[in-house]
Amino acid sequence: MAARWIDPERIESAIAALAEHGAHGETGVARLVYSPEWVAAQDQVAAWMAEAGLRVERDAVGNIWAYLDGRDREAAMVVTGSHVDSQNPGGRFDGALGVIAGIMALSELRERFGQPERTLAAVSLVEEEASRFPTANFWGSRAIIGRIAAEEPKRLRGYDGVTMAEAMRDAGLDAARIPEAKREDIGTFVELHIEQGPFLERENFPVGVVEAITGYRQYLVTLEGAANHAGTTPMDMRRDPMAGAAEIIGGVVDTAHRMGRPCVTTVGRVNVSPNERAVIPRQVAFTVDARSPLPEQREALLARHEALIQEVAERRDLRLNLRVDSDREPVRCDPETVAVIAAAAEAAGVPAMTMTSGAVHDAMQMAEIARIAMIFVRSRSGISHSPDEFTAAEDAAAGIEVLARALHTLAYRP
Ligand code: HGY
Ligand code: MN
Ligand code: MN
Repeated sequence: MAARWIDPERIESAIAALAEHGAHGETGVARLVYSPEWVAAQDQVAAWMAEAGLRVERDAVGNIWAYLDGRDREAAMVVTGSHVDSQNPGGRFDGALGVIAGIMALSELRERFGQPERTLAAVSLVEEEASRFPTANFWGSRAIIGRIAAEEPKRLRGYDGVTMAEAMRDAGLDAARIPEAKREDIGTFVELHIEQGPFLERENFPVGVVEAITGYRQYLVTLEGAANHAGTTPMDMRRDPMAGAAEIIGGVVDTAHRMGRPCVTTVGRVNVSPNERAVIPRQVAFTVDARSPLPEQREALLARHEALIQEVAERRDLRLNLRVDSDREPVRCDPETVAVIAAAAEAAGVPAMTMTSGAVHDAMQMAEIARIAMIFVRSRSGISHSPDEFTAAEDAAAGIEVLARALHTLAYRP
């Protein structure tokens, strides 16, 4: 195999260095948005950007931008990047690899080809995972497209009880200035990310070219009944939210299973109150995350889930609160940019397979204002959102070369 534009060892050491900020166990990362670890990671990223000879800027929400200024300052920018926050705990690669890839790609392009025609930018986005604030999803990219509601920073409260506005203040940012992060100068956004699924490994491709990103909806379901004694209350006299939750959880998972691929449904978080062995609970709250890249299948899946939730709550006489925390229809990548990436892979001698993303990504938000596309890199055993997440440095190097070559096509031709 020909030598890659980027030395895999450099990628490996950058991944390891970034993973020190928020290290969790041997290989995990817990880097929640605006935490001290997160601040340290963004500072590290900014230092790398400056070392690469790029012009560095921090915006009002905390995204960090690195520019390789183009000759034509009026032309819309070509941007690449991903997010620096993690699941709690997650792995070292989710988001982080895309941030590192952006910096390395721009640095390489600068050295090989000098100034581009259009400005190239690498961005380290503040937040994608909603792992600290349950409904913050895509905080950084939403600020860029102007989709953060004015009251959100004060309304959103993290699992730690801190509001978003307070968390931003702790990181030296003023939530009142979020609107200043909005941009209208992005023409194309290309995000490199680990696949997080099993398909590239199974089909034996190091790299994937993403054609579409799944749609999803995330709910918080809260069922309230009557707390009572576990020994003295006859089964037919109970208003038991746990019995309702069990029925709903089993039902939604089964529905997704029966509807078949590519739809998926997950219940990943449950809160029981009072959570005692001998007490019928008063309240059970749980999340439902339902997804499909097929618009009609997503609608059908969501309709079935909602009907089941209502029916069980009514039949069991439980008070129901059904909150939608995040909702996004599937997004198609821009066909021309997808073709540019496929051609870049061919030029780099990197076998690449076209595919759909089952994870959601900042690129979906950017699609509101720009042409978007994504490059995936193989995940070992398809594992992600786990400290066991791993991507080989050689695969990452192949993906970053494809990214750099695609950015070259997009930004250097007149
Ligand atoms: O849930 C997702 O797909 C994303 O990784 N946060
Ligand atoms: Mn991610
Ligand atoms: Mn993720």
